[in-house]
Amino acid sequence: MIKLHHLNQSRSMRIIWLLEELGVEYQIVPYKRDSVSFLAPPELKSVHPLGKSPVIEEDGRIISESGAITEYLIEKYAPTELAPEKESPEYIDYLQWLHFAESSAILPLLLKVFIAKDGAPTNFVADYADAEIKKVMTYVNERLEGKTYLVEERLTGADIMMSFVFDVLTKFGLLEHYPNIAQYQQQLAQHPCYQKALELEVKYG
Ligand SMILES: N[C@@H](CCC(=O)N[C@@H](CS)C(=O)NCC(=O)O)C(=O)O
Repeated sequence: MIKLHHLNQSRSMRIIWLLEELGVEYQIVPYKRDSVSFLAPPELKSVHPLGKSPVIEEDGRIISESGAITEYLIEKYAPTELAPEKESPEYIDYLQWLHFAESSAILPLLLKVFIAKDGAPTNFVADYADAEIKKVMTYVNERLEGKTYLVEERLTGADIMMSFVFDVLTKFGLLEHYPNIAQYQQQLAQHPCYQKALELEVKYG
């Protein structure tokens, strides 16, 4: 059975949602963030040297990085249900959006999280983060014009990966500047498996 090492309020929410969509048997091993540092507890380092979440275990394999976990699980359990056909042009689009979530999209948002936590004025980083967020989110907002999903007008791993990015955007109250993203996020939140994942996130939060 797949074991998910889950940290509360983390990217692991993506993987719970995905596992629910796949309908496979899995077990959640919960961990709680430190209330002051907000870091993961040291026990997670015995699962993977970085001590971060999500991490899955299956058949003795340890897989970290939510993008890799998403690609691996979809390829194994739902290669055509939650991804375009490999030979189709949409597959490239799918890969691009799936990886965009943990690269171009998340970086400026993380900078904003850390700047807010630090509380000190910066020389240029705060302006850089704001400008990058605007650039990246305008790009996503334009992509979603007239669309319900990022790729092929159906739910894929790319949507599941991007959902966490929009959760962070929402926490900063920035969603209102991007009406297509706001509508898309509301629509994603209606998926029964997303709601189930949210319930579990609350249970282990
Ligand atoms: N790129 C990794 C990032 C993993 C990551 O940074 N996870 C955060 C939670 S969202 C974490 O475990 N933070 C706790 C810590 O660093 O102690 C992924 O996509 O899985």
